[in-house]
Amino acid sequence: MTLERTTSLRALVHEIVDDTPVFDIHTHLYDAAFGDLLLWGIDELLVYHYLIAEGFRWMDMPFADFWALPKARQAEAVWQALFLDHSPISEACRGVLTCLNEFGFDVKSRDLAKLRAEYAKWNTADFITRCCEVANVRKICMTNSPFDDLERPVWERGFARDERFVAGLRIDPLVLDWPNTAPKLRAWGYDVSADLNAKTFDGIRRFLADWTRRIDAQYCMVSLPPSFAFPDGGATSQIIEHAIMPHGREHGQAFAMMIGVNRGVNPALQLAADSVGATDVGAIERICAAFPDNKFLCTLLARENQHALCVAARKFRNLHIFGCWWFMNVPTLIEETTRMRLELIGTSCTPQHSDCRVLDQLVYKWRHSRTIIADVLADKYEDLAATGWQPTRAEIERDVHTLLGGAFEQFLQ
Ligand code: FIX
Ligand code: ZN
Repeated sequence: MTLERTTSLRALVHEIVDDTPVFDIHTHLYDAAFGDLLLWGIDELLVYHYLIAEGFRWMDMPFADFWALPKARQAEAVWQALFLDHSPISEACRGVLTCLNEFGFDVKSRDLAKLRAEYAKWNTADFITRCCEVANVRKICMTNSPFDDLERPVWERGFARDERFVAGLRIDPLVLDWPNTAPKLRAWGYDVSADLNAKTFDGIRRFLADWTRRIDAQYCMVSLPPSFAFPDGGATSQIIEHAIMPHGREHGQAFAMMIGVNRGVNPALQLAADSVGATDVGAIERICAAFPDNKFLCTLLARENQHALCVAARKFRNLHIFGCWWFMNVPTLIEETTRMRLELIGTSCTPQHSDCRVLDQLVYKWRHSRTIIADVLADKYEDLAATGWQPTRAEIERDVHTLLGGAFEQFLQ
């Protein structure tokens, strides 16, 4: 292959990856109907928990003093520590600048007041559309918890859905903390007890069915610690086996497991307090083997688990792996992980989700990931071309659509 041809193939892949709308399958964004739960704007960008954790590497004020500040002052402290006193090199810092730049705001002035003034010209509805356009996102999956006291009443009241936002049913307290969750379900009218018996499993299934219908959930999901074991006879394992699995089969609903988070290792950091640990991928293989008629989505937080997870996906077609979650969402690891996935399971995966907490972040998370996905993909097509197999534009478009949400939709069908 000539250099010219190599260059044009690479350019074509980048063009197609940029032009293909993505289905962002896991975020913490909300339909505008949820009001203040949908975060956007420069101050929200600056107080993203990724940046707060990084800010505390430099800021010497006591944690409690920081948390006592109003949001605008917190944002200023982070701006000072991470953008003015040092160069904003980390992925999360760079992300803020990518957003500002793509919106056409003046990045180089380093003038927070000016940036705030730019944002003040926007309203929520128009800004949602702007972010979806700039990020080229066609659909956003929210994280919806019936256990969230701010969120639950909105669902109970009902609202006209924005079709760009679809729901994911989040059930961490149910899976991880049954003793404290049973009384809540009872208070909501479900006949459950602290005992994990047949009646309790029935009640949990009714709860899951009601919420699946109410929010039209794409899948139900939980985050799990590195110590997750299956089967182990504990409450988590029993609830999965006797309530979530039958529920999933009855409703054709996939179960998403996000594994590897050690919650609250430094509680003073609040939302930024969580850390990472490697898990036993054998537990994922056992659950996929035990429930061949259930579908599983999985993303793992530890780098050292990614290879075994790819191998698990080769063994179990009821397992769909997705995303470079949280601490994995840095260029070095996105590149490595995406390359490994393509080499082990081709395009039968979803290389990335954004995990955005702030609407604007759609722009940077997808800009950064798209560039890496396109580069890795271009390498792979060049390898094919070297054998004489010339990928066509239509084939590349098909593959990119598959990677940016198509495979996920097909898996859930
Ligand atoms: O559990 C999750 O869904 C995590 O993604 C979040 O809890 C975490 O705080 C986060 O924002 C990671 O990106
Ligand atoms: Zn998340």
